[in-house]
Amino acid sequence: MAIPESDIDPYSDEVLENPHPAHAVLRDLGPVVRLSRYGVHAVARYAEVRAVLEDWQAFSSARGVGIEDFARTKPWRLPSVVLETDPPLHDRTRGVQSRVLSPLALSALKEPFAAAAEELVERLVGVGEFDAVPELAEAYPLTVFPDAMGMPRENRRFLLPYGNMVFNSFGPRNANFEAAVQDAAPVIAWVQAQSLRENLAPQGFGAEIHAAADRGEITAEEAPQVVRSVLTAGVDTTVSAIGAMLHCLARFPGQYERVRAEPRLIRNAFEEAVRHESPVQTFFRTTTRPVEIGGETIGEGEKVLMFLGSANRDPRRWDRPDDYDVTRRTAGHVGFGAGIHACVGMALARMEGEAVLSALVRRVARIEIAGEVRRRRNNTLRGFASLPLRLVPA
Ligand code: OVV
Repeated sequence: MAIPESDIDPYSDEVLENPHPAHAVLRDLGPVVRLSRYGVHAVARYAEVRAVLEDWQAFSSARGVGIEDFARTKPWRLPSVVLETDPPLHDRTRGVQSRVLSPLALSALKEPFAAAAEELVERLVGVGEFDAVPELAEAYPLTVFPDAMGMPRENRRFLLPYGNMVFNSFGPRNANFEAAVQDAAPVIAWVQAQSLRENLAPQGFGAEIHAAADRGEITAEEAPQVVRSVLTAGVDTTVSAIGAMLHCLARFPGQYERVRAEPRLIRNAFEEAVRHESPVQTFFRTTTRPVEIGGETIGEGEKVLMFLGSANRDPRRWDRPDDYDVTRRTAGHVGFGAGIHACVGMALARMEGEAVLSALVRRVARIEIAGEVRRRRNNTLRGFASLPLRLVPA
């Protein structure tokens, strides 16, 4: 048997606009395929995506989790000391984030997060029709997240172009990437400055990460890098996830009714949106040795693209994978990854999603699409450029 080849370009405009047909083709070709355009291997089925995610020894993150191999090409930015590392360094840096962002640590934020969502949704119900990308999916995380970090009010919106740059940079140097890094310098400098101890409030995730350096858990040089990691991964992703949830609830009105009738489904409604949309569509690993995937052996030093979004809609794993079903058993989805690099901020993301949907079900009878929905083009993140919605008051 040989590894099948495909000339599908996952970074083409067409596939980024609607990746599902390409994912189905790639899944059906075999457990592992070779993408001839980029000279990388790829896994698109659930079983193999999961297997790669869970084997950090054979599938390293330290040579970058984008298409570029740090062993061959100079990284575009200083590599993340969390995302783009393996144990033991990874475990030390992640350990700090993990404690700061644990469900227990976040419990104090439940009330302010709920209050911010209530206030925003109440105002939007008054407006009636609006673009839910800037007005809700971006507005909400851009308030609660920088507050929780302990950031000043100025220039918080810079978190969006920064995330856009970094998530584009995991893909090839195409037009999406080039557009995102135009005029990047001030945004990069701003994020760097925001990661420093003196620019973070004495209470917040930022200060708590720096305090871990005082205790010797990470070094003083690592602390701003661990903060930067949270700043990078913490906003764009939740913007996309909240947008996905709103889109799902508008497209599947029966599911929204179900959640309204049974608010205990709120948490799963958000989780199912993360499965259905997979805001983070792809990440790479690099093989550390010859390794078998689905009965095929690939060599050492090979890039392996994991199609998380495809795994989350693999009919080999999910019944009616394209349906948004708020009662689905979502456990096992890989929208937050899996294994040692699984999303460290997922409790925070869930709290945001839950706060927004809780506020909606109390005040809104129906969520309707009110205009042309436009997808945003990013090499890694799946989301919307525009999502016109109408909120019908309860
Ligand atoms: C998960 C993620 C995405 C983007 C950046 C980072 C992490 C980081 O650690 O910098």
